[in-house]
Amino acid sequence: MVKLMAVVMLVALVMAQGVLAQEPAVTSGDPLAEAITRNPDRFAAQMVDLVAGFGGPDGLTLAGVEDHIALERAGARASAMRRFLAMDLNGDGDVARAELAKAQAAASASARGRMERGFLAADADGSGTVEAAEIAADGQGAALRALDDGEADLLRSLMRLDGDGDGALTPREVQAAVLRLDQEG
Ligand SMILES: [Ca+2]
Ligand SMILES: [Ca+2]
Ligand SMILES: [Ca+2]
Repeated sequence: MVKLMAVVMLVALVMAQGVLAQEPAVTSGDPLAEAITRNPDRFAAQMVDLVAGFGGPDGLTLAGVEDHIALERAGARASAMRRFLAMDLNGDGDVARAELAKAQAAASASARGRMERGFLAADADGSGTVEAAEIAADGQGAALRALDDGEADLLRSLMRLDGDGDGALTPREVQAAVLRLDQEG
C-alpha cells in the first residue's frame, strides 16, 4: 500500500515536473517515464528514502540527493568488496585461485558456482588472482549497477520542483506542483 502510494505520488511528481518546465507532460521517450516503467517499485523506494532519509529541516536539497546517491553506491561497493576480502585468507589484499578454492570448499554447492563466476568476472586480466585493484574495480562496477548515472541524473532532476528556487524542495512545493497539474489537467 505504501509502495503503491509512493508510485502514485511519483507519477504525479514527474507529470508536475513537465508542467513546471513548461513542457508537455511526460511522454514515452522521457527518461524519467522509462525509469518508472522499468522498475516502479525500486524507483518508488528511492523516493521514499530520499524524502524521509535526506530531507533536512528546510526540505530536500541537491546536497541531500547527492548524499543519497553516494551512500547507495558505497553500500553496494562495500558489499561486493567484502565478498572478496572474506576470501583473502592470508590478508595480502589479493584473492589467489588457491584461496578461492579453500573458501569454495567451505561453502554450499550453489554458492561454489556463484563464487566461481564472481572470481572469473573480477579477474579482468585473467592472471588467476583477483588483485586489490580488481577487487576495487569490481566494487565500483557493483556501485554503478546499483545506481547508474542515468538514475542519478533522474534523481537530481527532481529538484526542478523547487518552486521558490531556494535550493530546498519541501512537501509544500511538491503539493503545489501537483495541484497546478491538477488544475491544468
Ligand atoms: Ca590473499
Ligand atoms: Ca587478475
Ligand atoms: Ca524551495
